[in-house]
Amino acid sequence: MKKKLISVLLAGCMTAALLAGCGGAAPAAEAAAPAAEEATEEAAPAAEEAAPAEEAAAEEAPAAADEGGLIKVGFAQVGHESDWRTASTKSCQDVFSEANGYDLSFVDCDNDEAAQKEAVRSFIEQGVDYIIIDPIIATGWDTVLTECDDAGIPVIVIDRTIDDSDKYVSWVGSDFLTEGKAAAEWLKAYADAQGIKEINALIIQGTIGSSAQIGRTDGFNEIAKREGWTVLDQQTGDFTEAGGQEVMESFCKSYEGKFNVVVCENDNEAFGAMTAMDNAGVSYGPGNDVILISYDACTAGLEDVKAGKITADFECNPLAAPTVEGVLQTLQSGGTPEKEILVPDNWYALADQIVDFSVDGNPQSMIEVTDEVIEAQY
Ligand code: GZL
Repeated sequence: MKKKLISVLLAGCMTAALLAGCGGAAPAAEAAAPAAEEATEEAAPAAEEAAPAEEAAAEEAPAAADEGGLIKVGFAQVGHESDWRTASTKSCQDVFSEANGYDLSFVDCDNDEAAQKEAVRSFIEQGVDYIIIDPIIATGWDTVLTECDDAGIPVIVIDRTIDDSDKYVSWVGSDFLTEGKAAAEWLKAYADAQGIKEINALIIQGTIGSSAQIGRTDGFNEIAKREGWTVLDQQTGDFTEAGGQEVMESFCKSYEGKFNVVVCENDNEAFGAMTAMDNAGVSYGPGNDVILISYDACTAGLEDVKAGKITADFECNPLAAPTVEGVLQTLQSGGTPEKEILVPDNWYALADQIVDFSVDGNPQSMIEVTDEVIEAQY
């Protein structure tokens, strides 16, 4: 915010110079320009004592578009680990396009936390107007967010949450804890309807420490504990197909014949788990030995629901970029966006697997997977 405050004060000084020496002020004002440039460094301390009104006004100063009239946005994306991520990246690149008035600096951080912090610092160096972060894991952010704040660059968090700093304007994403609870509450209702008395579950987790993994694991386990289910094991597949297959191969050896539920914390892990179960001769899907639950509900995931492989799929909406742009435009127009903005998720199954259930007392609806639903998915 200091960057904007200084620019407003500087504008004020320049205006005062022009008004004071009307007619003769132009040279002084022009002369003042370089000095004023240097003055911004000296003005910083003074700026900190700025009157609340000026500070409030400065808060409203829109980002100066670059010489091409474009708003410079830096986006530090998690990586390219899943179909979900591909959809998320495309959504952001489509929204923050030059045609829409943006100059997007996009960095795929390849699931590398250090690289992601480096990308954010590079955006500060570039002097972008806004920084968007999808944080690989939820902690370790306060230092670099302080640097963004000191540079006067607003940060918007998309998708996963940052849990150890609030130095960002808004977070736009899904409720991962509710996703985990929804999967478990559906399982409870479905098992009751199917006359399944005992649940012995295996969980293939997402990237450990990511808010998506934390919420889904905690949400499912909260209901599992309430219902007295057995969670035989949980290991991370890092949200990848290869990771899902590797963990499931190990589970098939360690828990052969002992499990009747597999929970994959995203569709790509489920794709890998299915390969492993096929290779191990384990049947899964409605009417088979194992109930297979997944998250994301990407197009390929819904195709596997339709094919009777995934029993139920709990969506996490990847198309948050338009909402993030709304936050940015609110800032541009001097407004104050909400701190937390939830994007809606849906739950999917075939007709025979749709049952009534509630989450935290709120009745849930499910969408029947049809060819039309698959066609419309992301
Ligand atoms: C969830 C998102 C997760 C997806 C995975 O919002 O961060 O990361 O569930 C992706 O597919 O890898």
